[in-house]
Amino acid sequence: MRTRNLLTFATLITVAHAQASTFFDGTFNSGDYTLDVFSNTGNNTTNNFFGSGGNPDAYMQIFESIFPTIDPSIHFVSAIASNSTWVWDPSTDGAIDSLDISGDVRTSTLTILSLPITIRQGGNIYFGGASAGFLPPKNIWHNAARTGMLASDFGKIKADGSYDFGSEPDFSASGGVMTFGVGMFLSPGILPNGSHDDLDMDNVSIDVHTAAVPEPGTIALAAGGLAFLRRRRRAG
Ligand SMILES: [Ca+2]
Repeated sequence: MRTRNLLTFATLITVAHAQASTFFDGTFNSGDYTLDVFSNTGNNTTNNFFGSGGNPDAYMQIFESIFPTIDPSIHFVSAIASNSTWVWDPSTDGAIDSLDISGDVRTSTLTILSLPITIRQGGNIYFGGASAGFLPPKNIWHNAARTGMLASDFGKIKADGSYDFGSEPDFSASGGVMTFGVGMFLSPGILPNGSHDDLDMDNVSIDVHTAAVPEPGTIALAAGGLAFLRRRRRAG
C-alpha cells in the first residue's frame, strides 16, 4: 500500500483593518496656532494663551469684541485657529471614515456653548461642532464631545464669515492635505452692540478614523491534499 499527497495549496488572506490616530492639545504652544478671521463687518478678534486657570493649567482662548459702531443684528464672524502640527494627508495617511472630537469649553458670556473643530483644505476652511448644551452656566468648564462625524457634518466658511453647509471637505484618498484646528463663530444677533464673546478651550482631541483598508500583515496558510491510495495486488 502506498499513499501520496498529490496536492497541497496555500491561501493568502488579507484582513480589512481600520485605524485611528489622535491629535491632542492640553498645553497650547502659541507658535503652533495661526488665527484667521472672516467677518462681514470687520472684527477685533484675538487668540490668547494662558498658563494657568485651565482644566487644568494651560488653556487657549479666542476673544471677539463687537465694535460699538457695528450693528450686531447683521454681524457674522468666524475665527479659526489652525494648528500647524495637526496635519492629515489622505493620499498617504489614508482616507478618513469619520472623526471623533472632544474638548473642555468655557465662556464668560451666556451664549450657546460648543466646541467647533475646523479643517483647512485646498484654500477652504470648514467647521463642524460638538454642543456642550444650550445656555449652560458661564465660567464653568463643560465637556463637549461628538463621535462619528462625517464630511457632511462640516460646512464651508464663506468670506463674509457666514457658513455654507452645502459644501464639505473631501475625506477621500484623493482629497487634499488637511490642517485641523479650533474656532469660534458668532451669528447675527447673538451679542449686543459693544460687547464681546470669548471661548476658552482645553483638552482638545480629534480622533481620525480611517476607512478599512487591506492589511497584508496577516498570512494564513491552509493546506490540504488529496490522498490517493493505490493498491497493487500482485497475484503471487
Ligand atoms: Ca490644560
